[in-house]
Amino acid sequence: MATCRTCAASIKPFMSFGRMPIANGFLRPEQFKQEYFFELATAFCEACGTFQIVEQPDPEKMFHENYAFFTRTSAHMVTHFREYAEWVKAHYLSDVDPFVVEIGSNDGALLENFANAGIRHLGVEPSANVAAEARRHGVESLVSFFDAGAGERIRDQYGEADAILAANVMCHIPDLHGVAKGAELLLKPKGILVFEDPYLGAMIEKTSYDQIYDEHVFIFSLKSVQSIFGPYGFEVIDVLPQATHGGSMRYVLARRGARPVSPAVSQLASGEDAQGLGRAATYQDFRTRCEHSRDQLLDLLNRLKAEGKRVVGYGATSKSTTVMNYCGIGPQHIEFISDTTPIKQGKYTPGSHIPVKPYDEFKTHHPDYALLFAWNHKAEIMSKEAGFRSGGGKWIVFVPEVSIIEG
Ligand code: DWN
Repeated sequence: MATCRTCAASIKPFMSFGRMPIANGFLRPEQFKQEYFFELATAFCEACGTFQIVEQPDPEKMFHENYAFFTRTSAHMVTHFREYAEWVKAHYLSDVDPFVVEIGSNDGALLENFANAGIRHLGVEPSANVAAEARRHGVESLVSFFDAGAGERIRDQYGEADAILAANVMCHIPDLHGVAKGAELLLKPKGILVFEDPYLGAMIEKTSYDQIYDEHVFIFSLKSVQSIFGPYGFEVIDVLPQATHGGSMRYVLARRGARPVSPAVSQLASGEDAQGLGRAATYQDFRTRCEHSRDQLLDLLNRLKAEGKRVVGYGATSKSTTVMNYCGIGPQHIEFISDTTPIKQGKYTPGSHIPVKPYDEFKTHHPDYALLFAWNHKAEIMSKEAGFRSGGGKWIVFVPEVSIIEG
């Protein structure tokens, strides 16, 4: 019997997505034979309400000097982070000479907005290659995971922080107790801890099971965030739904009693009860919908193949690793995947071994169908690719349902 990563209660997987490789483990043919796999099974802890994967590969296997995801590949996300920074500055940075820390600062897309305003900041990022990119944008970056030791060292060297921020990072960290202790040590008495991550309620509603992969050890709800950080003296003082990554939630935490609590917190708690996020039956139903989505997508790709259509993938996302490996999609279905990230190009997708090609390949050889793996960037991509559709190309989407976007 497995135990919950946050409260240690017994948990039982409610489903398995099968044998999975590292989601961002893009590889060359000579590496196929040594490829690492683990079982991607999910569980919901009825004691503390935390949705989690049961087995997670060592963090060093996922976050290293060849990490393949760069935040700046989406212009929309760069704008989102500028607005996130403006919101923090306007609401929470009133002290003289504030100090802002970001956990998992990637290529500096969020922190550069503080750097450009002359605000003291520090990015803590375990993947050296993306941290180097952040430095090129003027963002001070420390190559490290964030835990209690890091929190203490940063405080001793730079002083207490006004704000600790994270975006699409907290759900990657298996030892959240270490993060909570680190925040407890580093934050000023009225300091805030803010993070946003894909929201469990949105994933359940949209059957966006591709949010589940090795890096995403948790998919949070408000209840789980309260259970995890409460014992360290923090309370959630605000929640702000975000449209990013297919439906995310921004959580604002402060030391208990240090700041007023927004009514949005109890409203979201009621919404989670109404959605049944605390009930095991909700996850059984999610499982059934995942299986249905898998069967439909595979049937569609098999049919298009039989009709001799050219199908390519758009966006070699981490999420697509779950989709392809769970559904059994391979080079027999998809000719290549177009992606703008140089480090992914010329390599093959994890497990499914489909070639990843530069965007020019898509542009110059429009296929009959493009499978939109980067569905969370749909608006940005649809406006960029209006020519594909007007030329007769069709999009295949699978969230919230498998369908074809015609004409
Ligand atoms: O949490 C995470 C999120 C924030 O980013 C990480 N675990 C890793 C990563 O997940 P992802 O790879 O699923 O993220 P995206 O943002 O959905 O990835 C988009 C991919 O599509 C990138 O490889 C870039 C590519 N892309 C493209 O080729 N053309 C993206 C856009 C917008 C485009 O126009």
